[in-house]
Amino acid sequence: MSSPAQSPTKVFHPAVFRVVGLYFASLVVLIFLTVVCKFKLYSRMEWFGFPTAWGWLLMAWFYVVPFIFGAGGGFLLKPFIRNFVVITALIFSFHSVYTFFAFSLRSGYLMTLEAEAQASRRSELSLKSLTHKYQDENGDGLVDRVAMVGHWELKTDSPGGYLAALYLVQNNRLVAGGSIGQQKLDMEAQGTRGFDFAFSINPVNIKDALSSGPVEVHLDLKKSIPVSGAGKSILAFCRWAPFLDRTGFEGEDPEIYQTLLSIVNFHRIDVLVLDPAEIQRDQVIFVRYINDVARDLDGNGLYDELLVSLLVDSIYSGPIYYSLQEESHPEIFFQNKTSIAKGADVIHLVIDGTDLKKLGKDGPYRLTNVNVLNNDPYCPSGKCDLKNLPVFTLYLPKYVTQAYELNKFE
Ligand SMILES: [Ca+2]
Ligand SMILES: [Ca+2]
Repeated sequence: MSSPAQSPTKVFHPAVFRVVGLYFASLVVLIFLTVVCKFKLYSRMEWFGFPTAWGWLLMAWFYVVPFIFGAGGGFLLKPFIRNFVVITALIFSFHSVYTFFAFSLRSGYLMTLEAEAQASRRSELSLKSLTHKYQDENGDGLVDRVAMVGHWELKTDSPGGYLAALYLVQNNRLVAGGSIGQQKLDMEAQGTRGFDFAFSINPVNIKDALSSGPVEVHLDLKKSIPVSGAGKSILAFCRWAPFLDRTGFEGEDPEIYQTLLSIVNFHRIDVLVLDPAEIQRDQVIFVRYINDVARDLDGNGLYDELLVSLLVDSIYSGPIYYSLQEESHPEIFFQNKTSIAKGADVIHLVIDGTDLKKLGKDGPYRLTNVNVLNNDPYCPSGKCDLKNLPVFTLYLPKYVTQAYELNKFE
């Protein structure tokens, strides 16, 4: 090597190739480590106690380390500048070639995606039928469910997974809670295929919209264009290209990961009109507690019962069962039965004096866990036969009575 016949025309030391080889060997080891560890490139990890990320390490290897190898090579091989330039230029040339190769592959893949998108956009969806029904499931005359059934047909040259969705719009704005439903239309081959659909929504969720007028039903068709296995490999390949925007370890690529392609929107394919007063409401709505009194029924000067009155607004009429507790004695349940009428009605919750005495203390009594049911909660046979429909339970707020002396009760 150190022959005196060394040619003066030789502008750099032949060992620069070894230095470049060493650089790429170190890069390959680094890449191998990132693959083996399966970390996301930009997720943080601990490395000998220091937080780091493969992505940053790779960036350093792509852009900074070549200069270190160049400097080291130049220093060892002399002359410094010439060998430094040759080593770094060689490294960056290889990087450029790799990047160009990866970029070409990626562009080719993007073109196939674009071709599929073009073909998908030519798909035609036709709505063959659509009807809606306002259903009263508990038989109280109020609508519990809006059911929507129909049939649509998709004609396409581009097989794959399509997604048809129905949603509600009012005054050109999406209605909150107005997603009716979506159906996956799997087209395994080119051609035309029909699909039945059945969706339902709870009108309570869109009560606000319905109270300000008609609500339009819209339909849109999208196609899901997932990244194929080959596509993922290409994107993974692009990860190691220094002059391309980095893709994630899983092959996420911002340009490609947007895989739901919008194909067509149908506006106002149906209109829902429903008087909010016809929408299901609670059977009984608590309005307020009125008062509490102690009553002497037989005129012997001692109270027989404590009576708490409350105002409700009801669309149910029939028997009701209630139970309650006093806060300091949760083991004691007071329960009884009464009835309720439709409209604004006053309910009296009655606690028998002998039951009240079990508390062993004077009032005020702090009444809690006040529940009202319309079916007897105790089933002798263990199996309840619900006689009163629709079934409901009403939970009332706490209530504090006046101060009573327990010895005034009998
Ligand atoms: Ca109903
Ligand atoms: Ca009495």
